[in-house]
Amino acid sequence: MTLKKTLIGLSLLLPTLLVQAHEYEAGQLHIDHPWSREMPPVAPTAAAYFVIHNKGSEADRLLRASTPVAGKAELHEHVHADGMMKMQEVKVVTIPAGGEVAFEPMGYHVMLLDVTQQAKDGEHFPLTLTFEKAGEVEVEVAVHKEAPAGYDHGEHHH
Ligand SMILES: [Cu+2]
Repeated sequence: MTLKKTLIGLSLLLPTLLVQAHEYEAGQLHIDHPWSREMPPVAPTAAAYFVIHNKGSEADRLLRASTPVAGKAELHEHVHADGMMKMQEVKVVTIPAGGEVAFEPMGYHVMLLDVTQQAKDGEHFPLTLTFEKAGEVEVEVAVHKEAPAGYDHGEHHH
């Protein structure tokens, strides 16, 4: 009786904990809170953001990304060129040993192109990240109207 109660309690609790924590471990990598900003339903593109920590003693490299909700996913960065901010594709993103790389507005991001159906605030979609050493990691990208706390500092530049 007690055990059954405990199990029911756990199964109710677990999904909540997973959603709140919303982080992923892959080998030496730790991926924090993947999220995307809600876009208008007809928008052809969206962007996904997260922070990757590398707890290992060797660098790893993010090679590519893919998701069933978009025809194509590219790794992008923002660069200053002739006084303008523009984004361009990068082939790989290196996660230094003992370091971290933030994918955030106005920085690195996973660009989703040919989005078939835009997710709404509160929804989420799967994203597969492929690393050279850690391999393939599937994460859930949470869709928000506003950037989560700590992600908004890049947006005052324009
Ligand atoms: Cu982009």
